[in-house]
Amino acid sequence: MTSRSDKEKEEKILQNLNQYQKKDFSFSSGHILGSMCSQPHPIAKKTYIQFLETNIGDPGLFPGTKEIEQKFLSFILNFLKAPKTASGHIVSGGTEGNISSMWIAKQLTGKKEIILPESAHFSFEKIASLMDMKLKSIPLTAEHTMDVSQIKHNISNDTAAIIGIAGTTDVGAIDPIPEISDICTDEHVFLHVDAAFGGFIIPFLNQLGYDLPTVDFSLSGINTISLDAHKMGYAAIPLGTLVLRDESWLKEISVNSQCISTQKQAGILGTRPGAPVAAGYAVTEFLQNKGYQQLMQTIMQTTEYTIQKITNLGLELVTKPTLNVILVKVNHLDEIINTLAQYGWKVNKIDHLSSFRIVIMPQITKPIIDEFIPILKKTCKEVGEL
Ligand code: 0PR
Repeated sequence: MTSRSDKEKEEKILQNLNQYQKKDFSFSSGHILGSMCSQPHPIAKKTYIQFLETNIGDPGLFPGTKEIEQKFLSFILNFLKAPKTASGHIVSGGTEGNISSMWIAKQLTGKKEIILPESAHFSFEKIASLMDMKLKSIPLTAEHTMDVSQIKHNISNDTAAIIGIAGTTDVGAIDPIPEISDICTDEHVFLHVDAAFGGFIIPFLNQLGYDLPTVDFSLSGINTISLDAHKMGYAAIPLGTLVLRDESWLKEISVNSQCISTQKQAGILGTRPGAPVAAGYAVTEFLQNKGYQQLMQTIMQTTEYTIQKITNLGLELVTKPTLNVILVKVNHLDEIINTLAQYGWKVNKIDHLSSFRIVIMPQITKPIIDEFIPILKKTCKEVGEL
């Protein structure tokens, strides 16, 4: 039983924590405009709390949660058209997905060089440092995608893998994955697709008839794809997935485990939370394939709407968005970002393109954009941008 003094103590701590939380921006306010994460779907919040104490690092204790993990992975394997030999591995996000894939590539090939586009996420710098690998950057085309004509002559005897990106961090561009896949098939090189951002949107848009590059295992050159449910999957942090064409590759990143209920443990993490996995599964059950299609279509409509409103103000975009990432090119970058923050709105700085990033996530609706546009206009006038 909780004593009166414990109750008072609890209240005090919670009040104190609230003071800190008030300093945060929140997804639910709709005022975080530049992040690739979102407010979790309502069912994810409920499920997360229900599964708070689970640890899928020890599946013997939590066989039910382990089953949920398999069901969640099946949903993903299905929309990625993965073959029967394939398997999914839960990771904390895109960083761990990329690290795990490169760990596999290094183990399978014994080689150390990674060929990747200049737009690659900075997690590859961590990979180079952690695993003593070497990065070979390929320049981009005017569309901010990997210049595939530069790949072949960069392949060497030490090439461990080639990276294609489906939804780049800065502009949301999609590399020509089918062409890269063909090169990798011809040259027998391991291909990892970093679809941390695009993995939960591109397949659904293509199902709806959009003409985006294919990003799934129907391309025979692809070995692994990483995609994050905590980005476009509308799930809660941390939840990423690495999908492998061949389940046996998991052995390459497994070690013997003495004190848990399985003989081997795969991957980087040991103890890992079941709560985000259960929450992610609940979202996929709630939305199903059709719900994701509808969500992504609405997001693309809101993206179009936002582009119109921004360009109507007289501002320019860095490039025509392929996905739901909008880059606004400005001269007074820091002033605009800081002033918007003072007015309570957060956009992300993309320094090398002298622009700020807006990502249309599920909670960013047309009414939110209508609220934001006058603030953006006022800000741009104040700093002399307009
Ligand atoms: N690969 C790509 C293509 C990414 O864009 C990201 C993250 C990663 C890998 C790494 O993913 P994790 O951060 O989940 O390990 N891209 C976002 C970015 O840097 C991450 C992010 C998310 C940033 C939410 C801010 C934010 O509020 O923009």
